[in-house]
Amino acid sequence: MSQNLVSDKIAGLLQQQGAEYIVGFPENRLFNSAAALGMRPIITRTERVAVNIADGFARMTNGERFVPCVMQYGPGAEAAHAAVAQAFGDRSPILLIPGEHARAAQVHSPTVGAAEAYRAITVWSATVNEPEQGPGIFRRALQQVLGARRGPVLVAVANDVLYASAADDRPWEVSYPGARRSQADPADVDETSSILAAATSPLIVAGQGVLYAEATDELVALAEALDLPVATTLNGKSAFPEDHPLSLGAAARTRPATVDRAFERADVILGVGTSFARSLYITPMPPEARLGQIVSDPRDLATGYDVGFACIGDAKLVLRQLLERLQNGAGRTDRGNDDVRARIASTRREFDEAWRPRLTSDAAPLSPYRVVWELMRTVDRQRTVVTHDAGHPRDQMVPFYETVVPHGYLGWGKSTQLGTGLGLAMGARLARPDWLCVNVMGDAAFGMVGMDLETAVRCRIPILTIVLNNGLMGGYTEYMPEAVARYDAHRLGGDYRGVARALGVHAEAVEHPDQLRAALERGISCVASGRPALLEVMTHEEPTMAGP
Ligand SMILES: Cc1ncc(C[n+]2csc(CCOP(=O)(O)OP(=O)(O)O)c2C)c(N)n1
Ligand SMILES: [Mg+2]
Repeated sequence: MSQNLVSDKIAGLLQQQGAEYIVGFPENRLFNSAAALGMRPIITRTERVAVNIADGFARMTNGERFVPCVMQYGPGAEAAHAAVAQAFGDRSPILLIPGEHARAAQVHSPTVGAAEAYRAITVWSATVNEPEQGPGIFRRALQQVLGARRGPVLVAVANDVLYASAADDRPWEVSYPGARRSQADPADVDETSSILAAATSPLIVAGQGVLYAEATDELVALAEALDLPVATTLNGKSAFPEDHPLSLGAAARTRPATVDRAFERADVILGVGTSFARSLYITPMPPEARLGQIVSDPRDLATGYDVGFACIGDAKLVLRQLLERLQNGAGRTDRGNDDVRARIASTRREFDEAWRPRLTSDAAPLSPYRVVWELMRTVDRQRTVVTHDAGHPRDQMVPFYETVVPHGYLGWGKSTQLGTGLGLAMGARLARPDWLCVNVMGDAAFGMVGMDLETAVRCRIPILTIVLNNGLMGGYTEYMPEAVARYDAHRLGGDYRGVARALGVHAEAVEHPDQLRAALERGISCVASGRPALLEVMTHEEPTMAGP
């Protein structure tokens, strides 16, 4: 077998850059070349799940490692679009390597090149149309994936180029600086610390930049030094331990009352590792508060709101600069007898009491809140990552699943592609084989990607999937009342445990809350033995959401 095709050179380069797996759907010669080198191919059932796997892997490894994601030119590249849009919205640093139509065919109508078609939802895209372009294009791509971490990067390779003989036997090698960090201008650090010190009710909003920078310890230290309440964004959920007395929870569409009470009082909000993006799934910033940011990329400044002060630099390093500044005397001004922790605790107590009946509900079919509650109390949260799916599962989990370690929760969704959670959990498991990886999805979400449970079985990626089956699309009566009244257009049907079993998954139904705990425990031990498990929990539609 030839080891001297362009495809072999690319695979060798990817392996040299640390890739252990290659995920996607054929035809793409890279699968063969990678396998010849001992990189494990993960062939999914749909391209979108492959991209979700690469996305989950990138996020769980803080963008330090990557799984190249490949698919065929034309239909394969086209089919990946939904998941790439999702990754672009969430800024996941993934490397996509679709094939491209052979050079001679690229001029024919209606052929559209992948690099062009994906330009709007990638941070950079290029086509390798000559073997000699390969190393240069891949160097630029890798620097952006592993160094800049701003989102999906795409390198399309013409199919005839993939199969072309390379000019010589030498491997392709590239070198590039990768991730480099910088501190902020000391004047900006001074300004930020003075503004925090002078504020009467400052707080922090921590985004996923804190996770990428591995800055949780520094964030906790700063919050404690200044008694600053900390909320996270949806994507940043788990950047600050939610069992900490200064935690407000995630500032998402649905949220604990602690977020709203703190936002109402805030006069200064410091965003750390967040672009302050606006979306339906993010709590809007209060108009009265003065906003500041710590971001590593100046392009993230003042994108969604007016911003008055900022530090440009790596979150971990800048937080350390702020802490040093505090040690050197720039302390907190006296905020009187204001007991920040007591106020958070009392709001939380009231909120928890108001919600306890739903969380512990004995209803059958089950309340989805009961499932979140029981899941949280069953897993080892130090070594578990949980993710939601679009729809009510997201809205019902985010306020109530209390995450205690970085990446204990994988929050996502600006584009909110239904079904994303399954691939994210699989990617998380590849990144953290010693962790329990759980995705909680509705029945409509299952319909989008359920077939890829077979990928989890075949490729031995044991995850725990919980399907909240309420037999419908939650909340959709409101969006299409006539269609529901006349045709039941919001209803769906299916025996999902049966589907899962037929695909080789250990699957159980949970019809009564009494069965839940034991079923979860069986599912967890099944996953520990290497086999994916699914619990189909029969739930009722639950329209009540946490939030204002
Ligand atoms: C690909 C895609 N199409 C449409 C939507 C809009 N959407 C969001 S949630 C939802 C219904 C979700 O139903 P289900 O998964 O059963 O969860 P439930 O809300 O019923 O718990 C739909 C259609 C989407 N998020 N993604
Ligand atoms: Mg549903």
